[in-house]
Amino acid sequence: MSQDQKKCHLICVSKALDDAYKRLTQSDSKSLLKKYLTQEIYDELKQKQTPTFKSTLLDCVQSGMMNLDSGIGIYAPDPEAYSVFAPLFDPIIEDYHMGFTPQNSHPPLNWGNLNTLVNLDPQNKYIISTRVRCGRSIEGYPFNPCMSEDHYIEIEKKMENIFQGLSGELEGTYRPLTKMTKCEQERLIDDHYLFKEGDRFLKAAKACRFWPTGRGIYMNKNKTFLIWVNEEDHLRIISMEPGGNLGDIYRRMIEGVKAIEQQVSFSRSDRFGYLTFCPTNLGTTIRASAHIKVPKLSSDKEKLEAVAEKHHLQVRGTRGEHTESEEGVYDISNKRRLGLTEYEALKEMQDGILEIIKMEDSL
Ligand code: ADP
Ligand code: DAR
Repeated sequence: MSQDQKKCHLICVSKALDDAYKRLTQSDSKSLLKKYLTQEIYDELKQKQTPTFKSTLLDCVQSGMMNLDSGIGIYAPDPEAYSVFAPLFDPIIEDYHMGFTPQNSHPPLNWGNLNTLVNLDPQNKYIISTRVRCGRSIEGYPFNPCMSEDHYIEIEKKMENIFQGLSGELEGTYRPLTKMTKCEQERLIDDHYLFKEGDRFLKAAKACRFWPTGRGIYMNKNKTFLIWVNEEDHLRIISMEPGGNLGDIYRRMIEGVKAIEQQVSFSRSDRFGYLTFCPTNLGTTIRASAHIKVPKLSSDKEKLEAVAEKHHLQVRGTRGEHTESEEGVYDISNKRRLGLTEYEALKEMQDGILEIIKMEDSL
């Protein structure tokens, strides 16, 4: 880009930002973006750019500006954005991650003692299936808004080579979206293996450009170990199976992470742990979830939400984020990912789910 083009780009960004900020401040949005993007912070950040990938404040806030119903409303366009735009990211991170202040640092990785993780529902009364996932960003690459089509293709090719080396229980095949029929894609989404398409928050965050180039899913033979390539994050590493055997599912995900990190470096910071596109996933990036039916407890949704809140759990619909429950199946998972170890996140989910089952049994 020539100097004149850069200048013109920044003038356009500045105009777009001013228009969007005016709309946000006049709205009744409840997002953390609205709460913390004060005029003072806006003025301080609106001209800033990250040194390597030249991302702007607009790249960070465009989704929350277009979707006033966002919960958070902000994403990091590249790893440097978390420090360059810290006056905005820090209070949002502190709020979402329940008091993770700028003085806090994420603990070192600790998978913990897997023998202390149990089968959450040995009689299979309530839990249909259990899933544990983490996100990883590949060092040297920006995040979605700053990624070129070549970036998506490079990451996919890099991962396809790594997938060739996965063996034993992890052995499987990679399916690029570009070589998948719509019918196959919809079936895999309906079966909860593949990521959904067309999320308006991700679209507005410029996370769906060049779609479906560079996007796909790796699956082992039993579909109990999956890797999403270039959806919201560069990688989502997933282990799942019917029932509540949390320890075994967690072990499989760990094995997958260890196999991949032999071949590629992940973006990580001392302060935030593993870096991700969305600040809600920073740190451990782990979401351990149960697909669970608790008809008595969920007959009063507010009561279910209150129990979940008490145990730092999040309630999602049957098809995950931004969906409703179908046939009484809820996706209940740990909410905390930052400021605690991988083991503590799993333990928090385990303790919360066991408590929910105990309450359902007692009603
Ligand atoms: P993420 O978990 O990556 O944050 P979503 O909330 O969109 O993303 O969930 C992704 C997919 O995983 C959805 O199809 C959802 O139904 C599925 N899922 C989540 N938890 C479970 C579970 N315990 N068993 C089966 N599928 C699950
Ligand atoms: N809709 C966005 C996403 C928040 C967290 N979910 C992610 N990262 N998939 C919001 O601001 O509500």
